Amino acid sequence: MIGLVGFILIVFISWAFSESRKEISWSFCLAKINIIGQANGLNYVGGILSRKSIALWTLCFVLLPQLFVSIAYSETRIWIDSDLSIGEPGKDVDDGYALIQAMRSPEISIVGVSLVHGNIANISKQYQIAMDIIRRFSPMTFRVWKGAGSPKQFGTATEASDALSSALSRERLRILALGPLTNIATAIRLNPSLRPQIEELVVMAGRKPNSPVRLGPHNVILPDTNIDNDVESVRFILEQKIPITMIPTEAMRESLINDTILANLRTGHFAGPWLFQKSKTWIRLWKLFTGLDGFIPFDTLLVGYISHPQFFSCSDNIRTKLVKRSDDTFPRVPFRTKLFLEAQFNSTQSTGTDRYCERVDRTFIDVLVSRLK
Ligand SMILES: [Ca+2]
Repeated sequence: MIGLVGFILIVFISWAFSESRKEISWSFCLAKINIIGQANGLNYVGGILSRKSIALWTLCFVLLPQLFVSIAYSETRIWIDSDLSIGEPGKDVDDGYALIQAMRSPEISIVGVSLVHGNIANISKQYQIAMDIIRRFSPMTFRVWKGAGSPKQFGTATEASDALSSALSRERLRILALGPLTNIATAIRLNPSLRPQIEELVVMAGRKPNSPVRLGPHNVILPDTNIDNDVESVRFILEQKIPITMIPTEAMRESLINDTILANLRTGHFAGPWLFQKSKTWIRLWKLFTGLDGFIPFDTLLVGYISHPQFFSCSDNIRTKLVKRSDDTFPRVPFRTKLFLEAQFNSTQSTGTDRYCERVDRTFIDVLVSRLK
């Protein structure tokens, strides 16, 4: 946006002063303002008809304010890695919500979207869903890349890992990992020099040591599926010391989309009616599974973390570790152990580089709905 405004400015100034080398001065703007108050109609018209005057009027009252607004609300450039499955029978809808939310967030500029196994392994199906969402709700301002269809592809180049590497070679990026980390880990394994180009890796995962979150009347402890689905990629990312921000279930437990909110979405004029149709089965499954009144749109919290950081309460300078513990998550299997991604708050005096966001303001859902509706 800033680049576009700057380009227009240069064109206008070049055009206006192609006949004259007169310097631009703020006093010119002030003089023009004065003219509005003092000149009669004929002088006013006569004053703005020259090429130079038109350009400077534009510069003073249209383009400069836009430039200032652009600077004040500069977009954050992000890469989204997603296991998109909205609309697939019995599969999570949250990636679809998050993608549309990101498209609809003026605070965010999407550099690219890569697809990864997780909710569903069929990457071609995920691509179809992504194209459908873009066709319905967004001009094609970014590309979607097909990535790993299983954790076994960690270390094997895909369209997605190549595209992410290419993007990182051009600029530092914040990455939202809405699924397992296979694509991201592969990009860095194959191009280790790009590691410092990841400014922040935001993951929908993690918890405090021995602090499971029990959801709803059924006291369900959800598995950390983005970790469980590719532990080796997580281990590799941790070894790389990439700055990680964890948005855990703990932060999301009060961010619920219930029947009232779905009914509200249904009356919308943007994506609301489509999301309502795609979510009807999912909300029924969540009610049965957790006893809650609705479902948590997990991945939307990661987009919200970028667009509305003021809603998030986070702890900084922590360490992130994979720790083996007794598995307390659903479905419970006696004596089973597994690796958990945990936030280590006070292990030593030395500090880590990671962040753990343990709470999000309840009003987040209102903002989310207003953007999606
Ligand atoms: Ca996801």
